[in-house]
Amino acid sequence: MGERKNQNALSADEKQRFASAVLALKNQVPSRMGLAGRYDDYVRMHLDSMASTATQPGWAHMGPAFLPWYRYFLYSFERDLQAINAAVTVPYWDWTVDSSPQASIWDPDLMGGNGRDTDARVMTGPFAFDNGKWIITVQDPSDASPGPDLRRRFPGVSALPTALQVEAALAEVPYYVAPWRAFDDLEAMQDPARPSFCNRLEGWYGPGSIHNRVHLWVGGQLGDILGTMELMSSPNDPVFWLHHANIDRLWGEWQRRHPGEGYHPTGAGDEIGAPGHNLNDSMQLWGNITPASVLDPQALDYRYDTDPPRAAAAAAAALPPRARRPAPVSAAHEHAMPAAEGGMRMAPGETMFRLSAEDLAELPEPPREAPAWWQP
Ligand SMILES: [Cu+2]
Repeated sequence: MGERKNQNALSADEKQRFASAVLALKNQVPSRMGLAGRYDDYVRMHLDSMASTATQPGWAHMGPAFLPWYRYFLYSFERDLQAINAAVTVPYWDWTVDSSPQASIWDPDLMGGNGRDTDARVMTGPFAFDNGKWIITVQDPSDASPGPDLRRRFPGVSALPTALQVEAALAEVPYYVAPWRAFDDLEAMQDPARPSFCNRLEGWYGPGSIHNRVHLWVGGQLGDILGTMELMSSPNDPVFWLHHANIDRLWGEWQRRHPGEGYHPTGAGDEIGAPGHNLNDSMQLWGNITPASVLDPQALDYRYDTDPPRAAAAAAAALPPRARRPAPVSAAHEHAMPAAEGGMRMAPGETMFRLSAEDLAELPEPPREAPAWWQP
């Protein structure tokens, strides 16, 4: 069973193995979608997931499938890395602890640092454009200043989510409520679905704007240049995976704390959400993967270093292999959605990630330029 570790606890070897596997996935493993490399398939899948109308959430965001969609997305990505090096797992970034622009995650041996003053280009680490191994090819069509380079301009908002905000989100029940999407009015982004854990963790209501805020903090903005993490092509910044691993870890924590709280909508009775968002729906782009099939991380054969040991884990390990629940197979998951079918409607340069109304009202944000205390 693969163990996902806190990035701040990785050895030098583990950091190097992870970065090397990511670079190999980008540059050496062939794409299955006609792109430059296998890594780019994930950027493309993420873009495709944004297909949306004014009345329905996309496949992966602004709806209940947010957490299961990303659980499988991470799982599939990790399996691809493990095909390169079986010892690799995706580390997680606990941004409530490693919350400073000087944290070691930004050192040259892992994610590399902030972007430079002139154009937000990341200049250090394995993914720095000038090293020649990280050329961005799948672009966000709404990006006003597309470029081949990884860009960051943190801190793009005043602070990362705090431990208190995360604790408050972990106390939130149920999983989701009607109308089974982030907002009653998705287009106007009004009347968020509350109270509900998934919507709060994604960041559409409640103090913290948790998942969204991290994208905004890392990406930042410089004139009309948006940092990579603010774009619909945000998996182009490898820190995306470390962020989403932490989100997935927190979902597991919530599942343990609330054993009586199941996934909603069930798809039965009056619990009918958008296609792909009900308990037993196929999640786009993966025909055979449903939210129900990824509820138990143990069935996917991974754990986090913060998970308590589970008696059930030992019992399952004692069974003969064929009696274990099979991990879902990522068979036909590469049917790309034609870009012409649409996507989130955004003005050029506008980010898909927003702070919640509570954060905007209670915590006025500073101007989007870096504050004076931050000297790259
Ligand atoms: Cu995200």
